[in-house]
Amino acid sequence: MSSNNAHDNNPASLIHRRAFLLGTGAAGATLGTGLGVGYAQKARAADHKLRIARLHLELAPGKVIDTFGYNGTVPGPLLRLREGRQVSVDITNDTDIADIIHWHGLYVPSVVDGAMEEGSPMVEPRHTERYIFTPRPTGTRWYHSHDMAGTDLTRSLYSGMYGFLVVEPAGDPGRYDREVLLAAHHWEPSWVSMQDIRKGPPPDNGLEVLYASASFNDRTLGHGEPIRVRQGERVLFRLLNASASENVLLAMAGHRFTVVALDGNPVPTQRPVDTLFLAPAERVDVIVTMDNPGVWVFGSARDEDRSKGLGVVIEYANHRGEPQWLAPATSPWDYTIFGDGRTVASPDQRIELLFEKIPGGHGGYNKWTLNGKSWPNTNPLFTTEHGKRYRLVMTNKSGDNHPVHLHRHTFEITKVGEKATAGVMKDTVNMTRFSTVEIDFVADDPGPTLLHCHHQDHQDEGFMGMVTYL
Ligand SMILES: [Cu+2]
Repeated sequence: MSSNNAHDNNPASLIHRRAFLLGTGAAGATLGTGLGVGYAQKARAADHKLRIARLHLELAPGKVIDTFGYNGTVPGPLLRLREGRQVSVDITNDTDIADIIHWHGLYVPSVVDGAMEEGSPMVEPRHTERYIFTPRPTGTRWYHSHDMAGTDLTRSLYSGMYGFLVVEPAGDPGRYDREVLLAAHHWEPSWVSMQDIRKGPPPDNGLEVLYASASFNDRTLGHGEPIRVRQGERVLFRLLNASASENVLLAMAGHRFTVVALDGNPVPTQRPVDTLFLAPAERVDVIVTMDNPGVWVFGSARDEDRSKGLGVVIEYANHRGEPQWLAPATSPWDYTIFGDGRTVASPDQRIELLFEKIPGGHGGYNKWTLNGKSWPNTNPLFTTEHGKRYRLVMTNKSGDNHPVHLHRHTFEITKVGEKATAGVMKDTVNMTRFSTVEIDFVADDPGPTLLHCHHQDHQDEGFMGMVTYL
């Protein structure tokens, strides 16, 4: 990472930029674009540059996906940032559609969070916007398009517009020998009717998105370079589900995972598990001790997803041959096993949120409601007071999974179903079908804050609300 502290601390440029950002809400985006480019031309080079452009992604020989990405790669470049050290990122949009990049899991002001609804500027076609922010907290974060896709399955998270953002602490404990970053993604989406596929219920359900292929990073299983390991090595895997709407269930044949962090935040209780479940937007950091020499498959525990390409080969030094797959022992994913028994502070206020589906019917699109309303009628969802602790008591009254994401804040999972827990800190929590989850957060980052389902289609179909500050 290049950095120039002398310029970072230049108050004139910061004030200029802040004034510009604060002066433009969503309605000011058009005006802001010209100012942003003028500013960018005068200033020194940014610490990082991301260019949004079309790209042809070769998942396997002869299998090419026509998509969009950052800097010509999928995932985009790894942004490895230092906690508390301000960075500038120039985002250039070389496409014909305005887009925006959200810094997922960071405490940053609303105007640079990368969500138009919170007042961050869109990056207009053929323009550059400079985003300046100070990354925190440490851990595995990511960045991705926060544009609306609607019915267009080429845009936003249906595309390759995502990348890892790792915030490093000042002093890195480094208890692992090396790290591997893998982002799961599903490709070739299409709208389908479950009634046509399954010939059965639910009869009133609307269209769903299904995918023909899947990958870790830019290659399907068997078509990328294997991950080469040595016996006895301890490898840190930073795993991300960057799919627009598919859950992933992962296993590494012959090995177990020790979960050390969820959504980048260290867990109170590290546990070995056979499988990892990640809903869209979730991250899991695991350490695998390489103690079973051979050539193995690390991939989806679901045969269908593995055959679509979701996996990578693990190859020990001096071992050759066909990669082996062993079906793992599976048990339901349970966040609470990584928590602890500490006493959770009482919230200042409990807020009940009910999530429901309005089925779109055969050939139609579903609609989603929060307490009976769909975005934008959900704005504001509720209003907070700076410094107070809120408990969201969430009920999923639908047969679908919903990874609920709160922007700009980290929350604590305090209850899953009837199981109380503490200490598991996340920014996205998956609600399984017909389930209840309680999360606590402290309103300590003033500014408009989105809460939404991270399924691209659910979000675009109304599953979004704005948390505001008094
Ligand atoms: Cu959802």
